Amino acid sequence: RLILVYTVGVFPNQEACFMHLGICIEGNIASGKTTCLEYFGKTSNIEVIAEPVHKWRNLKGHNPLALMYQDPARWGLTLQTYVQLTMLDQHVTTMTSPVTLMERSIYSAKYIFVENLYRSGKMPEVDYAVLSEWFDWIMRNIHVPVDLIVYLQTSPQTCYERLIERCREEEQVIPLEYLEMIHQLYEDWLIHQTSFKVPAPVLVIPADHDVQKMFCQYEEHRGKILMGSK
Ligand code: DCP
Repeated sequence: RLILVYTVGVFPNQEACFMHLGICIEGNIASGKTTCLEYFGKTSNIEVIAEPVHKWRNLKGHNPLALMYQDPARWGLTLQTYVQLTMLDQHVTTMTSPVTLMERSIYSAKYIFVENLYRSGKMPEVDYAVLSEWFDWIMRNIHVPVDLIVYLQTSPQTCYERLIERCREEEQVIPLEYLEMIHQLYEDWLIHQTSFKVPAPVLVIPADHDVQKMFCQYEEHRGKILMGSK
């Protein structure tokens, strides 16, 4: 029996354990992350963790995601605090498969979405400082392992078209400029690597193509993804 052992670490809820490979799928809003996860989710030995958007849309009857889009200055901190918590929860969940694919990460929540709210003047400095303190505390005290980042690289225009097509109610207010800002933050972080620390090697997959072409690309990259190499 083949046993894949990649790294050894300690989770807060476990004794020392043999970990598996943790891969994060990153990309702009509507870049196709869910389709990518669903595709690889059909493979045995891969556990897929979808982004907890349903939680952000319904927290005890409240919809922090919709509130954030309606009034980012008032509700940005509320949503992003909850996003940070739900992402951390996913990162430290005990994994049973050799490979886990996760949609986004606690890193992009902070480096992309919180950063965007702050830089665009929609998040007060004190809110940004509180979130940053939380984030830094987590980084210092909790092991958040990522072995590979798969970056689905799209043009903002493609994401905008997909966004309009999928018609998620909360997102109707998103303008193209918002996607352009998210895109730029992703490019600076993962391609130019000039903004924030990149926690793992980055595999870039061009993702403006239609679904069939994307499936072909996923097949081409399957080996690398499952071995956690770029
Ligand atoms: N969001 C946010 N802050 C975060 C993470 C996400 O405001 N830290 C928002 C952006 C979207 C919604 O949550 O409006 C869902 O995010 P994703 O883009 O990650 O999920 P999608 O379903 O759009 O991904 P894809 O279409 O690529 O599958």
